[in-house]
Amino acid sequence: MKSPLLIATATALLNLPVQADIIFTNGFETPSVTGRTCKADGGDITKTDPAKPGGLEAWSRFEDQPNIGEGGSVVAGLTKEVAHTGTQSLFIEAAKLSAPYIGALFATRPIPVESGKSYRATLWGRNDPKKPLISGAAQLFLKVQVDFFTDEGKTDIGESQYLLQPLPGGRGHVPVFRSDAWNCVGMRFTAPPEAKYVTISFRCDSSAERGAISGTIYFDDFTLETAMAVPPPPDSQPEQIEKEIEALNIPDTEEPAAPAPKP
Ligand SMILES: [Ca+2]
Repeated sequence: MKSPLLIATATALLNLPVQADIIFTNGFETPSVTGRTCKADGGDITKTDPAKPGGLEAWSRFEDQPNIGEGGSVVAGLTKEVAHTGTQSLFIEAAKLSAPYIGALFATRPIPVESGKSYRATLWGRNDPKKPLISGAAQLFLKVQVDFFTDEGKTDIGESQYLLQPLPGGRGHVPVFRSDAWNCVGMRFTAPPEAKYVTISFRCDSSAERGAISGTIYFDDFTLETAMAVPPPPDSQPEQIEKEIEALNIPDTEEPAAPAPKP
């Protein structure tokens, strides 16, 4: 049974260690698309060309929710509209999303790690200037989850680690993901004893509060690299995690209840 070890609001982590070894990186350059192409139309990051750089099964899972009836939709795919590096990025577009806990997911393949060694995972993101995501009572949350395995993704070991980042930022705070510049979020972790592989998944889900969420956000350049040793997290107690989740989800306005999504 896995249990959360760390949930924290993310802050921009741009102070790269001097001698970090990059052990995995992907910039969403494959498959190559034209303009904005959703997953169903060919912008599927799990369907890559192994002959191209970065095209060797970087991502094992990619899911969106293009049609959930009256609850709105979340469509994900690849686009050439904007990129942090290269010519492509991944987009996630919510349209009148009112159903709670619905969203998109992308997750890496199992990546080899060394037990006891510390790592840092980073992901760049940017809000759309024309149809930006907005922080409010109802908003999207980026949930980063790190899972450890003794083999290539079948037998888990140790405690999963988490990071929770409101999109584009926490209510009442300067947004982490802006429309006019790229910024990155990151988290550090240490591979537990016997861990030989890690998977890192990114889930963009709606919050519990009802209210239509619309807007687009872009992600690019996921990197996993070696890092300095991680200090023990001061806030890893379950009670504190519960409080943190509550603090992030308290609505400050009364939204009319949206109709329940049809199954
Ligand atoms: Ca890119």
